[in-house]
Amino acid sequence: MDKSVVRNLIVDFLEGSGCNRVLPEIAINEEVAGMEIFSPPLLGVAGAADPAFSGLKKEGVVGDHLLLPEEWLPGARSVISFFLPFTETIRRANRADPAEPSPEWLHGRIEGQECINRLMAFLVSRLQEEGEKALSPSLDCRFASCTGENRVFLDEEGRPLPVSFTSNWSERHAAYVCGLGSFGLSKGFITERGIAGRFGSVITTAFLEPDNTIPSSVYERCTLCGACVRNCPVGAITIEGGKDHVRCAEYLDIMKKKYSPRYGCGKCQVNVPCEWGIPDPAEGQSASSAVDGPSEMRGCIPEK
Ligand code: B12
Ligand code: SF4
Ligand code: SF4
Repeated sequence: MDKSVVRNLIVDFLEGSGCNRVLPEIAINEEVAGMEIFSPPLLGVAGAADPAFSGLKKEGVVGDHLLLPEEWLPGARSVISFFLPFTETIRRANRADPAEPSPEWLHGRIEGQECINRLMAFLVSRLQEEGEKALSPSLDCRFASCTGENRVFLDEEGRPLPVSFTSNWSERHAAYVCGLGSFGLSKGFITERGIAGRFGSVITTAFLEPDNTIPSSVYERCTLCGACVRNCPVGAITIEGGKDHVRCAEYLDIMKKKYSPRYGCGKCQVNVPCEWGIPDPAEGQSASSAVDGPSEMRGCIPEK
């Protein structure tokens, strides 16, 4: 199987499975009934043994709790990461209200992720039909994530590791190694189709030709323009300090109380120069300089 076959499988699945549209019976309102959630995918492939994966185990990157492709699936040869950009309908709706998630965005967050889960299971089963082993870490029973206080990632003596807001398979870090782009100040991941969308991945014993070019810096595509800073309704992002996960997560909890069973926000992913593509460094504001960013980003700011 090669990458173009996987891409066609994804496109056909999105068109034919029905899950890429909001079913009228669960739609929040009539306007969103039948709405399309995702646009066509962007894909990247890395070799499962790419040393960049083991680099993610370093403290401060993800950490030792991250499982490598070989740990998820012994004999793994390839990792496929995909990005599904939200449709213009979802983005436009979320641009309209500067504070709260639109019904369209809420569906994108919840039903969009359900669609990605079904898509990953479908890709796994297609690879298995070809006699290969495959799995999606996000669907595996070993997958774990934590927000706030860590109670799931333990050291050898059973004590909680000093980590938070993390997981043992970060889709953005997988996308980074698979060459799909770089991180931004908002901590969202900027692909050539922008930042507003969601990721998924599959690990397999099948050999797919790797096509990953890893950026020379972690924040290569972010211009530090500050648009996400201005958009965040709770001031969770600053040029000097980067992104405050606690503030963001607390706001998402408030949105969950209001819109349960759905939630979301994503104001840092719309109405920003990186919404639809790689932002133009010339659009960076005067604050954009290598000395003004958070310390972890210094030296990573593109030339104006
Ligand atoms: C925990 C979590 C959260 C937490 C914390 C977010 C975070 N950045 O980790 C909370 C609850 C706050 C959250 C919020 C949201 N989330 Co969330 N979340 C996750 C989850 C489940 C795990 C994230 C994780 O593992 N983080 C690991 C840590 C280590 O990441 P990090 O600290 O950001 O990593 C930094 C370091 O590694 C550092 N670094 C330092 N040195 C080096 C060296 C190298 C080589 C590298 C690579 C990096 C590096 O750079 C990174 C960026 O600063 C993922 C799903 C998944 N399995 O991946 C979704 C995910 C990250 N969330 C997502 C989304 C969309 C959201 C929301 C917009 C909610 C919504 N839908 O409305 C908000 C806002 C996100 C934002 N501004 O970042 C998407 C991201 C899409 C995108 N374009 O980036 C994901 C990938 C889900 C998905 N399936 O698509 N989320
Ligand atoms: S809005 Fe500007 S500062 Fe924020 S992540 Fe995008 S490019 Fe970077
Ligand atoms: S950082 Fe969190 S609270 Fe702020 S705009 Fe992004 S998703 Fe919303």
